[in-house]
Amino acid sequence: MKQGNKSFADRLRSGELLIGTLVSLNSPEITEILAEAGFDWLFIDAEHGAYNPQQAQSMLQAAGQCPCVIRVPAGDEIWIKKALDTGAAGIIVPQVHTAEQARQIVQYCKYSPEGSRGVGIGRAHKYGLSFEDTIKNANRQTAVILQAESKQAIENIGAIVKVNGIDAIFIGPYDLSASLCRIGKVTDPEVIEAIGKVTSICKKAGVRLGIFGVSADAVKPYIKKGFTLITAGVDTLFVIKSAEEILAECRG
Ligand code: 3PY
Ligand code: MG
Repeated sequence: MKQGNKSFADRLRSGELLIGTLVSLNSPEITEILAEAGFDWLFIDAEHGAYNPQQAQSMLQAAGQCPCVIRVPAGDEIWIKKALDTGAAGIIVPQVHTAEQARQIVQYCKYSPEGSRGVGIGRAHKYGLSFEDTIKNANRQTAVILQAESKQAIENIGAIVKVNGIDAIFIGPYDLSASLCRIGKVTDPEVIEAIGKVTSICKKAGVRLGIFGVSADAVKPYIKKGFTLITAGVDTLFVIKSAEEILAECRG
């Protein structure tokens, strides 16, 4: 879906630095607060968050002009179709391990003739008011973001980035650390080396890079390395941090 003059997908492709945060709670109010706080985009996490497509759509409605990208639970046609029909600015697909999987996901995301996205009416089409316009422009205006977060994805990254239609590779450092038997150790040298490999291959291929970190300190080194699709922090962690700080201050 287009936000303002330039779509989120165009801003991503042009290499604009886009700082977002992860929304894990099924709460339009929290989504609204984070959008108002000024993030460039919101990462709506339907992979781990306990919400369904209709609830994800309510969060998009609450976000107003702030672009929302839905992370679907898997590279599954039904979820991708529903997420795109909510009017998300794009989707993030977790656990993409092979070029074949990547090709299949791009197919699900693109309308004919580039792909096989199902044709229906949803919020993305203003419920039918902008059907023609949406089906004409959606392929260009929808960001397709795939996660590299497994040993197998790192091995296959050269082939994955050659698949047409991918706008960014988003590294999931936590799943990657688990896949490399370093669970939770996102700064372990083996994890850093794997991220380095993805970084150089994506840069050579001209594919944008994204990453998640729980804090500004966790993502800043990657911004310096040219990552532009940044997810910093998680709604629940913001609440925990502030709650703990105020309690500690009050208790002296
Ligand atoms: C991970 O770290 O595995 C992620 O997917 C972060 O979003
Ligand atoms: Mg992950």
